[in-house]
Amino acid sequence: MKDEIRSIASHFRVCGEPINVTPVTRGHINDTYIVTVEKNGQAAKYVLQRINHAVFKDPPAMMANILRVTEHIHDKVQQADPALARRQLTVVRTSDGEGCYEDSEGNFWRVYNFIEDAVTHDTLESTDLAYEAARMFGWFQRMLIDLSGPALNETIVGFHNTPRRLEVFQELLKTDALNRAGNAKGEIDFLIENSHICSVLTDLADTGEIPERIAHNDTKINNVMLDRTTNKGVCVIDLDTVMPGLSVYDFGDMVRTATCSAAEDEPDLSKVAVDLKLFEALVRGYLAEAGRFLTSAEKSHLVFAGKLITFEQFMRFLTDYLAGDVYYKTSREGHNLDRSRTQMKLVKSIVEQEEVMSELVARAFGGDST
Ligand code: GN1
Ligand code: MG
Repeated sequence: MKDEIRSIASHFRVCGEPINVTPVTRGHINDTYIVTVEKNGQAAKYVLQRINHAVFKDPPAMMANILRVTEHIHDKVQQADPALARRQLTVVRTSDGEGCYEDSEGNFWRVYNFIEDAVTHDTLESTDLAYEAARMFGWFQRMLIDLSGPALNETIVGFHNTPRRLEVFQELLKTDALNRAGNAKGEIDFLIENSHICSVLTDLADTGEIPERIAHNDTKINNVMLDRTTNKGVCVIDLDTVMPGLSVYDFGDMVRTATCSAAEDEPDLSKVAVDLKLFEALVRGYLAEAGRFLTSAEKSHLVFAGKLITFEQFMRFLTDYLAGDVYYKTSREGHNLDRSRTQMKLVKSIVEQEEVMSELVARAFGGDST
């Protein structure tokens, strides 16, 4: 395997010969490796990934997006802070100058620079980190507000189309081919009882009340890198789903992943709840950047988006459980069911605290959230 990875790496414009390969187990979709290369005694690291083309059907179109986005951000940061520009995510092209390499088996591979002295966090406990991570996602949206040219490619069609995801779930439930629904009765009931929330944001987007922007669409808190020493934001990573979307979805996924210090698959549900202090820091960090462009309709749906995206993720995990664990990588039996339970508990916690959360948003806006 390692030899295969080394030979893949040699198709890219990396500075040297691959000497070491380390797999990275994080991430539910793509396969990731850290590759060290060496030339004249000088070592350099890169991130090599095999793109999951069952999920991303058109890897070259996805890489075209990522090239546009990373180059745009790099050029803007370069003017203000060249040292920070060097620490932005950068695509290392193939020897032929492409964004990804297709091997003889039809797998697509890509290489990024390795960002030194920066770390990611799967969960957060500190309000300072929550502020900074959310600020970075707000910053990312702001950086892309003036991206010119045609719309970005839709890398996964209907990615946050929650009503469509509900339909998929309902279809699977009808047949329950693997006979798993019986293990998830409480979750299925909760899903059906609350399914009316699925169409709220898509309806507002359809009428234009909430604008379509360029969104990251996967603002899991471990997709932002912070400086190892100062904790200051360095860059945003995992740009696979950067495409037209709603800014509030991005905020919603931050609520899902950064306001509770329990892991996404924590089996002890007593540990799963929204921490209001983390939430407040998240709002303030996000608004420090996004407050400059958000409309009042967007502002007034921030808390709702937290609930909806957590609900959507609950439904996605439950769907994958019923489908036989075909989408997310799993490492134990019932893993997707556990994940869905954690998300369900988080939705309940948001529902319980919705009013206070809205007040905190209003306060962060200086008393006006509408
Ligand atoms: C997937 O694998 P990762 O961490 O990049 C998924 C996200 C989910 C997340 C849940 C393309 O992200 O949408 O929110 O798992 N990415 C895709 O942890 O489906
Ligand atoms: Mg991802």
